[in-house]
Amino acid sequence: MASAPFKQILIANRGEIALRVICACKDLGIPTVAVFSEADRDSLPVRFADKAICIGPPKSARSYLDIPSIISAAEIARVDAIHPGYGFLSENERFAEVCRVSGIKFIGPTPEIIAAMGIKERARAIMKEHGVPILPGSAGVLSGPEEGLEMAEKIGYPVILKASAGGGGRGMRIVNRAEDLPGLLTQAQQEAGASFSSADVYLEKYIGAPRHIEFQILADEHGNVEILGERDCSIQRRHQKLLEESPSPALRPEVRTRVMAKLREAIRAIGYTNAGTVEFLMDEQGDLYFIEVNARIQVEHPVTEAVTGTDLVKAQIRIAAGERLPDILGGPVEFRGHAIECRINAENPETFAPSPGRITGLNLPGGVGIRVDTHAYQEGVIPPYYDSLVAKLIAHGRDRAEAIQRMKRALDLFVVEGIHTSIPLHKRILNDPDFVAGHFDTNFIKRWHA
Ligand code: MV4
Repeated sequence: MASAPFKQILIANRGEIALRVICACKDLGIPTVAVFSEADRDSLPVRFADKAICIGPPKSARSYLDIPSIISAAEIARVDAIHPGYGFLSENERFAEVCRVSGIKFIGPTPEIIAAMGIKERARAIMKEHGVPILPGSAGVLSGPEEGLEMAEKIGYPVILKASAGGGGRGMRIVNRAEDLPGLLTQAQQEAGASFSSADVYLEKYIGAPRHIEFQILADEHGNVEILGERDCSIQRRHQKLLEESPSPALRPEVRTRVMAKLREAIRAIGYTNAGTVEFLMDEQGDLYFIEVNARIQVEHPVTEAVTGTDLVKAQIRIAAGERLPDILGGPVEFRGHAIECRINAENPETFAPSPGRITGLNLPGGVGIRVDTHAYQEGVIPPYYDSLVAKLIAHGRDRAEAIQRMKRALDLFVVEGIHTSIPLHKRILNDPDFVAGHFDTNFIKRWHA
């Protein structure tokens, strides 16, 4: 495209992802507008955007989640598009709808797709319909304990109850025996009703030691779909991902090929557009089962960028402008080497509690095969109001061993003073023989403490 896809983009986010979107806009020659809360006045996105508008006090509900404040800023600055980043309003169908009626392009899927993917049991039914493998389970929302008991009897215990509108593990209950099911169903329904807009719950076969594997999707507004491989996100603690890599050291090539083909068909049939991630669980046999769709760019997108050489945020913007995927990608997607990302969080190494505060000393690593995505700077402050992500450290190598070696070297040179971080935890992971051998599942960190 000869001219810039948009005249001006507002970034409805903060921290490293706001800076990441500014970088993509700079590469495309598009001026940016940052919005910020009073806690982020001195942040790098505010400094490096072309304009910056304060949208409210520190608390997210009154700033980064305040739809009227953000839309007012967008109208005052006269932007023609908004990038939501991840978290905050990125999967809020009302926000996407308000953007649409305000004549501002929301850089992401349509409100209809966001809504459909947000109802997990509906997304599950849609994927099943298009031949994507799902775990045995209820056809939809459970009508009551009788249906639950009947399903569980057929599938076999253990089973898992999940909130239809859930995510991040809330509203989930594992059921080991029939006698526990009615009580746990009531609990799951109550938790779902209190946490989300709906108390609906569905049931699935429970996988005790799964790997978490997710595929990166790009889809344009003309029916073209590409799958940019997978990420293995099994290294996590309490539903917070710590380390992600691509490709997965455990995914068999024939499983990858088969699932990618089905997924491509399904994504096209659904009419999904822009970037997205489709999450799967892998069982002990190495088979994949769909669990949910994330209708946004994800924290761990840089590992896919490293192995495919594709700027995913730039692709999101060009797709939103109506460009065609073949023009954006410029040829077939090719995969090169192996990439690993470590999430460097401000956290107490003993309690894992957030450790916000002022960064008094900082050395960011670099060198061959290393990328750092961060909003951190010397004397900058990590405020207590938001997530505790300080930096994402990404290592790329010709193979997994080289990526691990480069990551270890970069962690050795990564210095953050004034706050505690997860750097020591990452060093421990990278030196674990099971991690190095590629032998791990979502219980990897839990097993250290046992
Ligand atoms: C599961 C599961 C086992 N079996 N579903 C947790 C968050 C939500 N997105 C899905 N989750 C799980 N669903 C079945 N049928 C285990 C988990 C799970 C998990 C999944 C991915 C990564 C980390 C996890 C940690 C605990 C539980």
